[in-house]
Amino acid sequence: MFVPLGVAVPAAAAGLAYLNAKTGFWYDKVMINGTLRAIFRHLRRERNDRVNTFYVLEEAAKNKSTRNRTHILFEDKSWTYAQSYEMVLKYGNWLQKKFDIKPKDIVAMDFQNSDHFIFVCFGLWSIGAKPAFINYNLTGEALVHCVSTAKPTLLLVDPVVAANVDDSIREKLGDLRIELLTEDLKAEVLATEPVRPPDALRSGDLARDIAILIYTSGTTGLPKAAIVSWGKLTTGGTFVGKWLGTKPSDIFYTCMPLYHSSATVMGMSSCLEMGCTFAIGRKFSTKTFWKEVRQHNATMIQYVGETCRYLLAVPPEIDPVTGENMDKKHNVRLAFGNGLRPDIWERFRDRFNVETIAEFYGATEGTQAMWNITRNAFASGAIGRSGLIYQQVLKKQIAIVERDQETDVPWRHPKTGFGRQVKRGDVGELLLALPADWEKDFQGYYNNKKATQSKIIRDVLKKGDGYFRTGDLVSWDTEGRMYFHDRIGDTFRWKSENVATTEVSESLGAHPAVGHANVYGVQLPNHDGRAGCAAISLSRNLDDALLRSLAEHTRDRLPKYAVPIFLRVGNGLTAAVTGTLKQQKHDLRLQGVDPGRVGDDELFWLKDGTYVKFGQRDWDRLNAGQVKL
Ligand SMILES: *[C@@H]1O[C@H](CO)[C@@H](O)[C@H](O)[C@H]1NC(C)=O
Ligand SMILES: *[C@@H]1O[C@H](CO)[C@@H](O)[C@H](O)[C@H]1NC(C)=O
Ligand SMILES: *[C@@H]1O[C@H](CO)[C@@H](O)[C@H](O)[C@H]1NC(C)=O
Ligand SMILES: *[C@@H]1O[C@H](CO)[C@@H](O)[C@H](O)[C@H]1NC(C)=O
Ligand SMILES: *[C@@H]1O[C@H](CO)[C@@H](O)[C@H](O)[C@H]1NC(C)=O
Ligand SMILES: CC(=O)N[C@H]1CO[C@H](CO)[C@@H](O)[C@@H]1O
Repeated sequence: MFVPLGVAVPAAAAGLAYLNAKTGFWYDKVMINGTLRAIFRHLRRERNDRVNTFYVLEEAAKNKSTRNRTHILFEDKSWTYAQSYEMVLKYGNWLQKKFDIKPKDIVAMDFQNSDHFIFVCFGLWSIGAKPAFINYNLTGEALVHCVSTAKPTLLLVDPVVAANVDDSIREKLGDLRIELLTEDLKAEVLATEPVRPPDALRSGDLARDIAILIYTSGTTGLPKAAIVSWGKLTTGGTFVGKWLGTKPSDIFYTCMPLYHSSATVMGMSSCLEMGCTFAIGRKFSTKTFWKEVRQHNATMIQYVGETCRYLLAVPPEIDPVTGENMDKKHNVRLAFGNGLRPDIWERFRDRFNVETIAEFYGATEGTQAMWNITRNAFASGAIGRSGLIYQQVLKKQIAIVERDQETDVPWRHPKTGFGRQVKRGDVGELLLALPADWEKDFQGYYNNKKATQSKIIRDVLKKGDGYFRTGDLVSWDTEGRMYFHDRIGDTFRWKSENVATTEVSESLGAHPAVGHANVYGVQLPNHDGRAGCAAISLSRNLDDALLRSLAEHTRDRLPKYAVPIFLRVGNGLTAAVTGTLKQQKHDLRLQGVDPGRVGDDELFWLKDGTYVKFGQRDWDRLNAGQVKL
């Protein structure tokens, strides 16, 4: 998130002129107030050479009025700010002594959510080192790739996911030191003296320097390490906290993975900046979600779109003793997250009696975020809402441009070479303006200049401008509401993860029987995101053995969420390439997996570890909501 002061301050002042404006003034005040506070906070820290988030924890732990406040809740454990701080110091000293971790070293963490996740992270910060958060679901090539791009000095592994780091991975990672954080090691940590590491270890970092590496699947290829800077962590956390009106008495519950930026920046950091309690669930499950919410007495919960749909899909929990419906038995005042689709927004709020839903939109590697908060149906389903003033600010920061349907890149005028903004309300790709000296301030991807450059587009509306491509199709109506429509071409979202189609088609293409593979995401009735579908041509006849072998082949090479759920087999299909030899996906995506629309092609879907025929009856059952993928 980046709103330059030069824009925000005049806009706030200009606000006086709009005092009598028709709509959205109060909303603007909250937005601008939050933005300014966030910016001032991180400027002050930079001036004092204290951008490291470790200092925020330290202040809370040293301050008499906050030290005994609960900082972290996890399962049956509870840690005050003072206790957390002590654990962090122990971890810092232990990491330094045992593994000789130095300032600026990167340590890769392959962890499920827990209290110790937080302690390790702050422990690293306390000695000037930085964590790289690895998605604990990764295996095989993807895991090797993510760990090695970070160039870490150590890989610390949660014993729960130790099976993913098998011998072949260890071999490929060469002489990298790999340690399981076992109970024995934790006992060592506990026995370590909580000595405060000197300031010198943390000194010299600027707001734009690395706080964490977090992986995102950009538009092509394997996941990339995005730099989450101190500035982003601080401004993101402060802004979210202010915007949600978080109070020190709030208890913010999340079971979203901490290795993603939503739980880290919007959860962990915003709780710390606001001095409230951060309650962590190990992972999402409909069985434990509300139980943990009640156990921790949470007042705020975090979701991603899928979460709410899953929660709505299960029948109400009934108290076995009193026979009471438990749906509304909680203290949650606000649900916060992204990806909640319009069709379930109201249903979710009504059934669980959650007063406020705060929906945000933002990419980990993007330059800013868009915000909406609503207590009524007016902006339901919108990803961002802004009043008149903030719209003026926003207008300079974003562009929604027409795209070329064939190639999926922003359209350019054949003569002038410039792109074109769509009309208000029309759908286009969302571009985020880069700061003027963005070469310095835009962090982009770690050790991957090419990927950073590929997300940047220049000379879009006028000579010399520069934008970050979000790859998302949105519309922005005249009321200031922004809606998310779709993700463009090369990636799609499934199970809240971005799937890079090239990665999937490359691994399918490595199968000896596959000629071409064209991979895309298809919308399914009653499901969020898009399910992976691969249109393939085969060099030998299709039989059960081949179908099974295709399923095994992809499962061995891809994260579970990326394995295509559908196969489309037909002649000449994959020959559909554009003039630039880019695979044409537009029509395939539109036809989806409706058997009535794919002509003579055959469809298959993944069932019990192999692909089986997918026919009209299966399609009907999907439509009737009888199948959940
Ligand atoms: C801005 O934030 C400060 C501190 O939280 C608060 O006192 C003030 O009332 C806020 N102003 C507006 C206009 O919301
Ligand atoms: C301690 O925390 C309280 C409450 O957050 C705050 O008002 C006060 O200024 C803090 N004191 C110091 C010395 O930072
Ligand atoms: C905080 O807790 C500690 C340990 O339980 C106790 O000794 C101390 O008096 C408490 N401090 C405050 C300010 O409540
Ligand atoms: C991730 O791993 C957990 C536990 O190891 C498992 O329950 C879950 O299904 C996995 N999720 C995906 C998307 O692979
Ligand atoms: C839960 O929180 C509410 C207010 O949010 C408070 O009134 C209540 O006492 C809390 N209950 C417990 C058991 O802490
Ligand atoms: C907190 C906040 O800004 N809420 C607003 C979100 O948008 C709706 C629709 O205009 C307003 O009614 C809320 O007050």
